[in-house]
Amino acid sequence: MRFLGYAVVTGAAVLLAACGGGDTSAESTDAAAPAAEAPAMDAPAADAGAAQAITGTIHEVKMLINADQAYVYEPAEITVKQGDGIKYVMVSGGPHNVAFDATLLPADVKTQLLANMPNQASELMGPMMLSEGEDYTVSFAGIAPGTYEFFCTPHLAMGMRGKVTVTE
Ligand SMILES: [Cu+2]
Repeated sequence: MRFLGYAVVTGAAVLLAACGGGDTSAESTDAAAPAAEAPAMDAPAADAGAAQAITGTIHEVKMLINADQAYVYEPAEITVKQGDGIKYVMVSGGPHNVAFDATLLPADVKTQLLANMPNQASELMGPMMLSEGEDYTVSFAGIAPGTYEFFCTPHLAMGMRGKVTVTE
C-alpha cells in the first residue's frame, strides 16, 4: 500500500503574506494607549497588528536530541535581521515546538509575534512537531530589535531553549 504523504503541510507561512500592510509601525502611539490589556485568552490580538511576511533570509534552526542525549535547538543562539525568518525543523527526539514567554517580551514585540506566528496552539506557542522533516516558520518582520528567548514546551524542564537576536 503506497502512501504519498511526504509533502506534509509546511506552507503555513505563506498565508502570512496575505495582509500587506506596509510599514505599520505603531510604536509611537503612546498618547492614546490606555494599557487596558483585555484578558481575553482566545483573542489573538485581532486589532493589534497584522502579520508581516518575511522579506529577507530564512534561517534554519534544527530541533533534535544530540549525542549527549540533550534536547537542543541547533544553533541555540541566532542573529537575524528584522524581516528575516526562522524555519524550525524537526530532526529527532520530538515532539518539539517553539514558544515564547509573553512575560519576557516588550509589548510591541509580543503583539507582532502573536500576529506573525501561524497556527498557535496557545498564545505564542507553535504547534507540536512529531515527524522528522516537519517545520515551522516564524517571520521576524516588524519585530523590534532585541534578544528574545524561545523554548520547547515538552522539553523546557530539560533546558531546550534558544535565543534570537533581531537586528535592524
Ligand atoms: Cu523539544
